[in-house]
Amino acid sequence: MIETLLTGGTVVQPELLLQMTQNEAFEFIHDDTLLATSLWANIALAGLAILLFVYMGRSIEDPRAQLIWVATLLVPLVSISSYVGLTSGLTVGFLEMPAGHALAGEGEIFSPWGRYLTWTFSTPMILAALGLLAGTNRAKLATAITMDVGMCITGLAAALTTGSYLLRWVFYGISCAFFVAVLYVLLVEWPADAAAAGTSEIFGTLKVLTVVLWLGYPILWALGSEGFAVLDVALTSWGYSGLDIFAKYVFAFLLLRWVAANERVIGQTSTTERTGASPADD
Ligand code: RET
Repeated sequence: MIETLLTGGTVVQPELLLQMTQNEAFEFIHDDTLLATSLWANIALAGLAILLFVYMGRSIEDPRAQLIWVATLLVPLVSISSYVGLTSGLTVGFLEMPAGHALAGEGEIFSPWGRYLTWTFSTPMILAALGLLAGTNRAKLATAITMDVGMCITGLAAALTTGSYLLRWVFYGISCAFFVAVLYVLLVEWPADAAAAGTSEIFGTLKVLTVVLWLGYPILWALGSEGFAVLDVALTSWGYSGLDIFAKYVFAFLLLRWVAANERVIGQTSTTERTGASPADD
């Protein structure tokens, strides 16, 4: 697999094009206990969270509360799919870092690009649940979600850019700009909506949890093997797995517990939205 291709005088090595076999990737992951456990721990927790959340939501009847429940349940569902993809070697690659990167010239570096891809599906669910809890309108919900998708996709681009070290960080910067828009909605727009909807207390708790934990991701990216490489591959992976445990399962549990116990408050939010009496009107 390491044969070299000659294309018009340019030397191209196939392994630079994400072509290490899945089998080799699978072995690489499982030869490193720390790395493997960072992935398997999340598969186990996501599995438990799915069972627990199905049970917790079993008697929710209000349609808006049900929508929050489905969005919340999708978080561990996407997560388990994401981590099975990573663990199996399907959604990881090995990349040569460009000149300037701390690991340039050190051969192929493990890249769990599937993480960034699947955030595109899991983080909008978190935001949808939070937005519905705050009783926000469609414009703000769409803004938060599209900015968030932009953040994830450009984060993926940053991780996969190997042609230029500078452009890796340019993508990182663009992703941060999208993130600022998400933070603005979370910190400024939705607290006001939640106050009008009567969900301020729980929204406030979940907002702080979300903002603090989400800030950890770009910091970890910068310190991890894809950024300045202060942390090695396995520690970076545990960092994301640890953040995921709190940003997904603990967050979702707190949200669902509140929704199951306060269905009527959520129901009233939908009523005021329909009559146009709240800021939730679109
Ligand atoms: C990246 C790197 C580029 C800059 C920024 C990032 C932010 C990532 C975030 C991820 C949150 C993920 C969650 C996943 C749960 O399933 C892509 C790391 C700003 C905020 C909560």
